[in-house]
Amino acid sequence: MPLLFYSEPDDPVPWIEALGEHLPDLEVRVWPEIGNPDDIEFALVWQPPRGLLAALPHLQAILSLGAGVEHILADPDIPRNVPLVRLVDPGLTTGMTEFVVMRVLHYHRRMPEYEAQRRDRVWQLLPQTHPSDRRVGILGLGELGSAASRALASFGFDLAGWSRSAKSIDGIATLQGEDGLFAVLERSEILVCLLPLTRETEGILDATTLGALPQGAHLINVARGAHVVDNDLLSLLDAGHISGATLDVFRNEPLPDDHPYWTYPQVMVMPHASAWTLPKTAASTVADNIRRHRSGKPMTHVVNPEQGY
Ligand code: NDP
Ligand code: OXD
Repeated sequence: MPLLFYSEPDDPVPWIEALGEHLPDLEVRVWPEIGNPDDIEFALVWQPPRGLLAALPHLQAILSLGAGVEHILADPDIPRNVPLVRLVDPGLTTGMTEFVVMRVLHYHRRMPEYEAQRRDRVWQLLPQTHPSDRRVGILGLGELGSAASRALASFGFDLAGWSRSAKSIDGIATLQGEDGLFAVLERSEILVCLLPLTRETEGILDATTLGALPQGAHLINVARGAHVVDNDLLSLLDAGHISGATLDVFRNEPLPDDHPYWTYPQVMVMPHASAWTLPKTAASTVADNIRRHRSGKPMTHVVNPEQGY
């Protein structure tokens, strides 16, 4: 039975080719040419319109085209008895690790200050800090947060991370709970957010939590825009408490033309581009789950809808 593909930003052709290499018998139907909705067995989707999944009576599994699944869970009509699988893609993990390391190094090596000096033709060396004296915090130690942490640990940064359950990752102090969150925040000169967007994490980066960062800290949000209370971040930037932010994700995407982030000198705006799902590397895990489901085995990376990730 066929798989329905739905995504506004993704080109279906590389997906059809890559899935075909792993599952030559899989018929892929690209929305809106879905034929008879009764036929559809799997849905591989990014931001599906409300009601689309509920209209597929024989759906066996919903496969997210992203690591985050809030774009699917936001539809109150999604069939609750159908497993929802998030994407784990080695290509996405590599891309995210590259981006996080690049931006951490950018702040660690004081590049914003050197860029300002260059604009003013100032030739001046700024003291260099050894990575072991640079405290970096990671919120979320899942597939992406743990990979980024391991890469940062290889430079020798002084790392602390926060997750819901206890973790053991070489080279990083791991904490949980509200006390753990504040312990991570209070020591993080550079804070990376790689949490999923859930009821518990929406607005988690507000005046209180961002205010708990040390004076002059930098924020890298590569998770979801709704983790940040934008006015609180802007106030803390205005006050100089936060020296700079790299924002890849926003409450409203594309970021509206009149949003203050566009022109804020200390904010780097990225168009949700820190890491892409690549069909070349992602198709094998999608195909593996389809095979597992067909042979009655449990699928991997199934979302707990109560937890929201
Ligand atoms: P995972 O589900 O693997 O990891 C999520 C992590 O967050 C886990 O460590 C989890 O803890 C922790 N967590 C969740 N809720 C809480 C909470 N309430 N308190 C403390 N810790 C919590 O997700 P991924 O690493 O694969 O992806 C993370 C997010 O990154 C995605 O949900 C997505 O929003 C975003 N993303 C953004 C991209 C971009 O292009 N900007 C690309 C890809 C993903 P525990 O381990 O204990 O469960
Ligand atoms: C994802 C994303 O969740 O690209 O994978 O944002």
